Amino acid sequence: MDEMKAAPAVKLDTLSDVNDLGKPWRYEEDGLTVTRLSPWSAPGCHPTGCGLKVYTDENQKVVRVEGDENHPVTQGRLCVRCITLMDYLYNPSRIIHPMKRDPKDRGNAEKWERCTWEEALDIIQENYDRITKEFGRESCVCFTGTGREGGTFNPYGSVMLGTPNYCYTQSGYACYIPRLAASSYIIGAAYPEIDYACALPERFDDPAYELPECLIMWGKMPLSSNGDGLFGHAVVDMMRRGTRLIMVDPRMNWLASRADIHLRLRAGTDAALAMAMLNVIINEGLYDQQYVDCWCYGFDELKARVNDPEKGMTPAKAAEVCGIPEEKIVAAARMYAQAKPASISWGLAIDQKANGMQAGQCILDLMAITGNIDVPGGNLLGDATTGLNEVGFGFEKGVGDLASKMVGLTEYPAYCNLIMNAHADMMLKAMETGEPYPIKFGMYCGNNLMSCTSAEPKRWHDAILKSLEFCFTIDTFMTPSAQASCDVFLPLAASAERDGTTFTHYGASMGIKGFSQAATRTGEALTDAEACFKIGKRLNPHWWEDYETVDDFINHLRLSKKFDFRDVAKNVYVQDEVLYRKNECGRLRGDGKVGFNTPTGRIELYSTIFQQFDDDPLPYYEEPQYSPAATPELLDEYPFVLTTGARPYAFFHSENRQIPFCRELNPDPIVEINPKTAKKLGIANGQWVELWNQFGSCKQKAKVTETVDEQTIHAQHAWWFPEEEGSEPNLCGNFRSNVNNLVPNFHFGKLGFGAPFKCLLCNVKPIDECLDTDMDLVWNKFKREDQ
Ligand SMILES: Nc1nc2c(c(=O)[nH]1)N[C@H]1C(S)=C(S)[C@@H](COP(=O)(O)OP(=O)(O)OC[C@H]3O[C@@H](n4cnc5c(=O)[nH]c(N)nc54)[C@H](O)[C@@H]3O)O[C@H]1N2
Ligand SMILES: Nc1nc2c(c(=O)[nH]1)N[C@H]1C(S)=C(S)[C@@H](COP(=O)(O)OP(=O)(O)OC[C@H]3O[C@@H](n4cnc5c(=O)[nH]c(N)nc54)[C@H](O)[C@@H]3O)O[C@H]1N2
Ligand SMILES: [Mo]
Repeated sequence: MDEMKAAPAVKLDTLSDVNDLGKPWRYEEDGLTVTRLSPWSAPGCHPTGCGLKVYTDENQKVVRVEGDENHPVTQGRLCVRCITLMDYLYNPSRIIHPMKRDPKDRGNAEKWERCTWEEALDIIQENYDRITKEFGRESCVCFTGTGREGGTFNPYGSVMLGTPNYCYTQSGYACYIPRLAASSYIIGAAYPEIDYACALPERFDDPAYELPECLIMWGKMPLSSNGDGLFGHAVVDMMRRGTRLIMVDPRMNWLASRADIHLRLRAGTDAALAMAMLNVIINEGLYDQQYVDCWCYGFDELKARVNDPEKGMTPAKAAEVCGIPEEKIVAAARMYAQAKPASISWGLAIDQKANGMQAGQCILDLMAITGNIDVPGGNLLGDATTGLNEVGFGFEKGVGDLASKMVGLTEYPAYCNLIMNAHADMMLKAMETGEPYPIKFGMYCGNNLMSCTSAEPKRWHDAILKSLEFCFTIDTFMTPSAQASCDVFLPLAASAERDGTTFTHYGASMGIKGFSQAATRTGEALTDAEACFKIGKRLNPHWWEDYETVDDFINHLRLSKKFDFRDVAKNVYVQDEVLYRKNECGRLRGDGKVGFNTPTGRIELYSTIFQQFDDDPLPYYEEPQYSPAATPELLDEYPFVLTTGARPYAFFHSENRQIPFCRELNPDPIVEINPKTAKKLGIANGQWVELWNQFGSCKQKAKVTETVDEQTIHAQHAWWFPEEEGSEPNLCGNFRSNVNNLVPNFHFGKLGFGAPFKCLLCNVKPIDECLDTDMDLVWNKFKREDQ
């Protein structure tokens, strides 16, 4: 009975407050063992740490997966990727033992041989020692993807390989970091997320909370994405309680169809819309004068800018640029400014354009002048002690003076210094040219760049094969990138098999911390932390002397040595302490002074940091590089505006294509085309089409639908076909339906951020081929043995 007693959930920072979990982290039910998890990946997801109950039998095999009704935020709700976890864990194509292949056989799927971990480590070490001796540790690159548990913000580059070149390979780091940079420079804090009461014990009913009267979803669709840790269904929870919604999205979707106002702008024009909203709020006196006087710097300059005849933006001008009625822009600005409190969640669409930094700057200005920053129901900030979890871990120790050699640092310091990452496009150039120095040793960690992460994937493919003498990966499944370029494959543990942690919003603002202790284990698969520990101890043992066990390493890496993982993990999740208006009590600055952590101590509507970087300190609008307004001469050839990659429910990026249930939901790559456009071009619903522009082409299946307007085309991203031939040149059909063939590198903004993944031009035409997925083949290849 003792075991059944609820384990207390505690605030991690104080280890004091106790609330009731309902159940301990592990218990018995109907002859099965239930382990409660708060996992992150793999399969990939963004850090929400959804509550999961994993049922295992007497052989520790997972036999059932359910949502955990006691998780305060997810409350038993799960997405298809967690519900199908068994099909992921026990997928016949999953790789659960290390493998090796002779570098001369790269691209040949038949040439992999099973090996032991020791053998794999020997090969990695032999190559590392040889290559770094000749070319230095800076010749190593670690390719990373989005923030999965082992992803973006981990120590692989530092204490394992000791290289400054830790590289997220999406051009212009066009995900989250442009938003984070704008926030850091303007507010002096990490990306502020909407307050959905996730850390308050009584959630929406907590006395400390106020429900926002108005919520803007700006280029974000959290029901499918749960982007950056925002649990999407919380938005529905809030709407049910009366929150009104403004949706800024060129496409119609579930939330947009239920919004009070849907601003259906032309893709890529967000900064124009946001400036016009500032214009309305400022000129109509709808801002919070007292807040602006106390906490903002440069209001008069901002006012002058939005009213400037040349660089300013009236609602009428924005109406023309964005293609939305002027009255709607004015109505949205008034609705947001008059609501108290109000909040804005801004998504990936802001990052995926060269002018996105300015769009982000305007969105922050909107939050600031209406007094909605760090107030209940507004946009929350992390305090001075929180930051992107793990950025810079071990950097001093493992990289030290080599930091100055980081690829792209000289040209784009605002990018490289902020996130301690080599510049993506500069890395491509380095691999292509050998300048500033050769890149010879590679590792993938949470990245499948040829299918998903990178623009012009064939170019990355060729650069990697030309440049790297040795490359290895750690993953759950074979990917086209690994097939093409890796010499060693290490098997990765999946979510139910991990001792791991999840921090919402990457630990950057108030939320929930999740902890998981493995419910099961499969084959010889290891977690990222375990593999990092093993490889690090081998390659650079002197940096690892402090860690005798993996737990020592996790305690340092994830818990700053303040806690013991095994103790806190029993809590499954821990709600952070919530403190609003931290600017009033000195909790935002290292020196403890009131105000914000910026050079002026205020929110900088006029950014002194942008000025230092030689950029315009005030927001401005720039057309996407290729658009009906910027390049009208291209419209004959490429008449449509192309946006890509709106998140589907079934998949996380290039993952889950081998999970038959997920694939049933979305068997083929889908391109959305408006019925009138389709009619004009002779495209029938369900017909395959070719999509092309000046950079490349791909084939997808047309969905003729009103979700897009007549000028807009939306194409899914990250498509490959694991059921197909894996060897070169097919690589599981990797380049056939890959919309990134149409996306260029080297089209980022001034400070190095952003890329036009969501605002290009293209053309489309029907083709005769039928490339429909054979679902029987998918089921035959990938169904579990016990199915
Ligand atoms: N299921 C699933 N979830 C995911 C992912 C996944 O692959 N699958 N990926 C994760 C990752 S790494 C990220 S970054 C997040 C991203 O998640 P979100 O931030 O939600 O971004 P998207 O889903 O790419 O796009 C959101 C919306 O922006 C709209 N949009 C397109 N172009 C524009 C534009 O120019 N302006 C505006 N205002 N809107 C535009 C799209 O129509 C779409 O509805 O999702 C994460 N979550
Ligand atoms: N056209 C277009 N392209 C896009 C986007 C878009 O909107 N449009 N979105 C872009 C964005 S925002 C992003 S973030 C990138 C994402 O790009 P990536 O993050 O690189 O995503 P994937 O291609 O799915 O590759 C991730 C690989 O990591 C593995 N993996 C999953 N979890 C873990 C883990 O915990 N540890 C390790 N070691 N491996 C793991 C998966 O099995 C998979 O093979 O794609 C970008 N590409
Ligand atoms: Mo992302």
